[in-house]
Amino acid sequence: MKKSLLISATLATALLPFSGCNPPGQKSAGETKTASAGTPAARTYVAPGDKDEYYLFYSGGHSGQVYVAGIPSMRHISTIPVFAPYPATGYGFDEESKKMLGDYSWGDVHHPGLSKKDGVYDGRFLFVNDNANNRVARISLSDFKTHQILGPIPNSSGNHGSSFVTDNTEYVLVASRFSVPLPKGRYADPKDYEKEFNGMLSGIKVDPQSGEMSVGWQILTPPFDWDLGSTGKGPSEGWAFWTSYNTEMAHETLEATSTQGERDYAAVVNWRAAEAAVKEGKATMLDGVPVIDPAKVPGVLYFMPVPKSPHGIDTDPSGRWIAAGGKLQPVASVFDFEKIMAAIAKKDFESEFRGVPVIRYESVLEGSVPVGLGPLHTQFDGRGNAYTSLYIESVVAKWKLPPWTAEEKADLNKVILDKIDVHYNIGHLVLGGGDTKKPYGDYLVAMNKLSKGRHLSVGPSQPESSQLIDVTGQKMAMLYEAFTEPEPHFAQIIKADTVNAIEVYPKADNKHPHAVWEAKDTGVVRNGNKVEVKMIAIRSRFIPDRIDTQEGDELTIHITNVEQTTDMIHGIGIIEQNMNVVIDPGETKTLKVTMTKTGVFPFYCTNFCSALHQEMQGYLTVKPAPTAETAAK
Ligand code: K7E
Ligand code: CUA
Repeated sequence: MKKSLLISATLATALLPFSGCNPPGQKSAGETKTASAGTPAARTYVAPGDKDEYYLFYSGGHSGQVYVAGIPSMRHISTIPVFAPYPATGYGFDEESKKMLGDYSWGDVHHPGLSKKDGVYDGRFLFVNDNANNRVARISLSDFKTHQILGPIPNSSGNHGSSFVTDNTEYVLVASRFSVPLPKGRYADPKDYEKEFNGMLSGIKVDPQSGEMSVGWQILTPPFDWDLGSTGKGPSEGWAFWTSYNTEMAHETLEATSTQGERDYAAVVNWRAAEAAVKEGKATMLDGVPVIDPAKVPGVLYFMPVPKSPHGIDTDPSGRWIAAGGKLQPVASVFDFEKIMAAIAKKDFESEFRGVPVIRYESVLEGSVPVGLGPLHTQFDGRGNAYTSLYIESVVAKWKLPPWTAEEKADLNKVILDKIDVHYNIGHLVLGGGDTKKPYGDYLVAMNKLSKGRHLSVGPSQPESSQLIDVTGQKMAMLYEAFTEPEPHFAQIIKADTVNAIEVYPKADNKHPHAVWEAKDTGVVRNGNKVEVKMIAIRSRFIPDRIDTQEGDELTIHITNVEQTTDMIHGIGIIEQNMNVVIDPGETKTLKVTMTKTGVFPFYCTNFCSALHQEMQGYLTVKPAPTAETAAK
């Protein structure tokens, strides 16, 4: 790769918030309110009692959670705890969710990915990545709860480039952001980065019935820092793409050294070939996972040059056009998948790197669309238009996908159709179904990194801003602005009627081995120092409502909410025991506490459930353990 020291310094400075060409000071606060005042309000208004048309699932970044809002109202509806405890739903307190969280109390969710069938959302699952602790989680859209956390994924560090779901949810595809010495746990000096460190691309297999995830296979890569990816569709179905922002293989002062190359690489992965290679025994086991060395298994991995520290790489609904945002270059690079296939067939390679062919850039580039400064991510409306977020400019640019006319090709400025200001420094943007074969094509949400001064002051830690934009017309129209806690990255929008959420857990489906439904089946059983309670919660009491223990006892409570009425939720909070579990109608949860303190510890229902909710309480007593003296009496 050619190296240029010239561009990096200036553009890297420009990447700092507000130093770009559209400083927020130049936009008056009232600017977005002027155009057709009243109309946007009417279009986003969802009257009390009415429901939104779409769900918006947006990642909560390092809060570790996923937020659910409605579109077009942008009202926050609920929070789905995934990688961090959440007392509001008792997540992380009961044994089942504690086990899922394992040793970690946080995660960093960037990219939610909905499950698909034939390339469109099927409304079953939402997969999310954890950039921090190398995990992937599966949320069921039947109860909007986290059902599985897989990981830390072996041989992979920094799970940023996920969760990209294949057309029929065969896989959730995952890439390592960081390279480390492998297998994990091995020490090597970062000075020997090029030689000792490796990156990894992984196929997380999804069981078609249960959705259960397992690590299917991995592809070993040079120590490039893989960034964002997308799966192919239509003609490119079976393929996946990821950008790298560090094909320079810098291991220190990345800001300067990893931005030197004129071009980095994208990984072009034939995941069906990877799957076949593993079946044919062409992989080597490493930390329990079949790992493919692409130098030894041709046809699985190719590198494709992409200009200038790229970030997002997105496949359009037709599956033919692949748009990459080069952060340090004011263009979106558009690649033609047909040409990529032709180049691979003809072995039209410009070089190879560690045994992996590098596709000839000029052969596959369709054009460089001058979208503006700091292009990051691209989404599609299904009508032949693309929308690219411009971080530095604080703008969304709408442009026309190929095929282009000769006139347009001669001057690609002509394919830029519209630009709209967003506030400020946009990261991802999301269009309904924008990563599927059939986008809805009406709403776009701009997920901005900064909200500086656009809300009531809440002190120095300010929320992020999300802006709802109507994309049905020639010109984009700003409709609404909502705020959220730090820090959303990507999101998914799905039609509400594609999702079939349950309202209660049917009693018949409760498989918990210690569930009880009637007072006569409840009780307290002591076995040595183990005290096991089967309890029911019902308006407005706990049965039993007295539990007697002794210091040092291990107390286990299996509590069943026997209600079968919508929204009739009970919780059990035990005073000064750091214990709080919430049980939905028809649900059973298990909680464990070791009795380290003596005394009387009232417990109470935490969810306001009836007029006599306050009366829903009981006592946990803990007697001092017998001493030699008391035991003798
Ligand atoms: Cu652009 Cu992690 Cu997808 Cu954030 S990433 S913006
Ligand atoms: Cu049960 Cu409040």
